[in-house]
Order: sequence, then structure tokens, then C-alpha cells
Amino acid sequence: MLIRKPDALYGTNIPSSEITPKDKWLNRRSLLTGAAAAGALALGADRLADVLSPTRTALAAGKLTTVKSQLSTTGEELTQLQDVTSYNNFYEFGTDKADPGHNAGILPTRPWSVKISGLVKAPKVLDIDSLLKLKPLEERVYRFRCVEGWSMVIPWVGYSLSELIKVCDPLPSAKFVQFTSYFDRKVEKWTSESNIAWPYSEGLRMDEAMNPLTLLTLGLYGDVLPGQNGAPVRVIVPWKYGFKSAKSIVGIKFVDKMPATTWNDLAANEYGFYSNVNPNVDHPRWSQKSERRIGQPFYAQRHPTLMFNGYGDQVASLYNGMDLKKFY
Ligand SMILES: Nc1nc2c(c(=O)[nH]1)N[C@H]1C(S)=C(S)[C@@H](COP(=O)(O)O)O[C@H]1N2
Ligand SMILES: [Mo]
Repeated sequence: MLIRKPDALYGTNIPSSEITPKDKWLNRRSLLTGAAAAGALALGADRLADVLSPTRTALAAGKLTTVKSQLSTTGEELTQLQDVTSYNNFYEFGTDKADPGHNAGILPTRPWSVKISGLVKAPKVLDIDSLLKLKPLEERVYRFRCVEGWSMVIPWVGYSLSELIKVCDPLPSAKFVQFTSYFDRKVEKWTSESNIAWPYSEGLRMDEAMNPLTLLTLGLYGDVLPGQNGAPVRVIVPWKYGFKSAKSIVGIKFVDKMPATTWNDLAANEYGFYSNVNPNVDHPRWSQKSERRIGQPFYAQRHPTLMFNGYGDQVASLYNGMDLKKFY
């Protein structure tokens, strides 16, 4: 099989069908529809036809201008864009790993706004373009570990959530931040496949949300977020299991008590509020000692899971004095 560089994925005149197996090709086409729809609205309708045509150069890779970040993880092989966009958890668009890649292209990502509410000086509504412009966009490569035992290494694009929180001006009484994902049963028909109490919601303690590693994420691989990865804006918390990183955020609320969260509601004994990556605390039904790095050859896939996913230097002090077996 021909191995292609991820940055070549969009910019080619060779029909995809000639260079990839058909199932992968179909995935890629649905990715193009998703990302392209978002990009098309940003570019203007005159280029819509170009962007939507899978045989023409679609989104130029590197469409978002980014600056290098000190907080980027170095020395690890990146997970290919094709894997990042075809192996997803986004239950609003189906429960199989391939479902979001096929279905999430219909997310209406323009116009999009995020409602800031709760314990703040003044509630406000921020639209996606103002979020894209708020701070210089950084490329941050992070390890990403799902609680299910697989992992990836992804070059996300965004800036520290703390920058947005400063603009939100929370009151001193704000102790936690709650994130709410987009929910529209008419768009996300797959929500009836699971007994989740929609909308998907997640939360962080204020100091976790303010830690510079916590990324307000607007893109990946130099481009806007594809639908399946949580377009147009999500949070990435690299030292926590993936489910803490809510996708397609429409609400950020500052609260004084630990908020209810989706997976904790479903099974509190399996998914704690903190959910820090911790190889020493097993999930009740499986070990967390190692992980499978998606996209690597099977004989090289197993990696030992690192405490705090390898980000202990930056975040361990947040949990000083806490029993991490109890506060899992
Ligand atoms: N709204 C929403 N956010 C979500 C999820 C979801 O189902 N819905 N799944 C979570 C889980 S379990 C994981 S592992 C990551 C997956 O992110 P990725 O598909 O971009 O790798 O998103 C998290 N955020
Ligand atoms: Mo996950």
C-alpha cells in the first residue's frame, strides 16, 4: 500500500480511488464533505463547487495560520490524519468508530456561537469567528488517550482555554467550568442509539481549566476541525481520558459546585469526574496499564500508559494531597 504524507491528503489531482482502498476512500470522501462544508462557508459561496468536488483540490492543508508552541509534545510519531478522522467517538453521530466520519459532515458549523454563562461578571455570546481571532493559533501536538485503551498523537490547533476564561471574567465564586455540546435531535438522529441524557456535557475544576495545557481547540493538522472531531470548537485536556474533551461546544458555564457530566451520570463507578490518565488505577472492567497506538503496525502498537498521560510535570501539582484511587 502506498503510504502518503497527511499533508498531501487534500492537495492532489489523483483520484482517491486509485491510491487507497475503497473503504478508506469512502471515509475520506465523507470527511471532505464535512470539513469542506465548514471551509466553504468560511471561503464564500463562489468557491463552494471547488471545495465540494472530491476530484479537485479541496481545502489547502495548513489553511489555519499557526505559530509553534512550547507546550507541544515532541519526538512522537503523529497519527495519520486518515486515522484521526475515521476512528472516532462522537455518539451524537453513531456509536461505531466509523460512524462519525460518515455522519458528522452535516453538523451546521456556521453560524456557530458559544454561550458564556453562570458566575461571570457579564454573560455573553461569542461567535466562532471571534474565537478564531481571539489569540494567535498554536499548533500543539498532544498524546490523546481514550479510556477504552487506544491512543493517538494529534497536532491540534488552538490556544489555551485560560485565554478565553480571562475574557469571560469569572467571579471568585466560580470553582468549576461546565461544557455543553451541540444537541439537535433532527441533525443528530443517532442520539437515540444510546441512553445518554443529551446534550453531552463535561466539566473541569477551575484550576484544571486554567492550566496552560488545556486547549481551546479549533483545528487539527493545520485545518479547521472536521465534523467528526468536534467542529467547530472543542476542548482538549491531554492528561485526562478522552471523554473529558467535549466536542462541538455551544456552552461554557461557570459554577460553584462540581457539575454533572455525561459518563459519570451513566456509570459513576467506571468514569469519575477527574478521569486523569493513570496506569495504576484500572477501569473496573479492564486494565489501564497499557494502550494501543492507532495506526501503528500491530507488533508495535502496545505502549505503556504514562501517569497523567506523560504530562505530570505540568499537572501533578494540581492533585497534591488527593488520593487518586478515590478521586479517579
Ligand atoms: N459531544 C461529545 N464529545 C465527546 C464524545 C462524544 O461522544 N460526544 N466522545 C468523547 C470520547 S469518549 C473521546 S475518546 C473523544 C474522541 O475524540 P476524537 O474522535 O477527536 O479522537 O471525544 C470525547 N468527546
Ligand atoms: Mo473515549
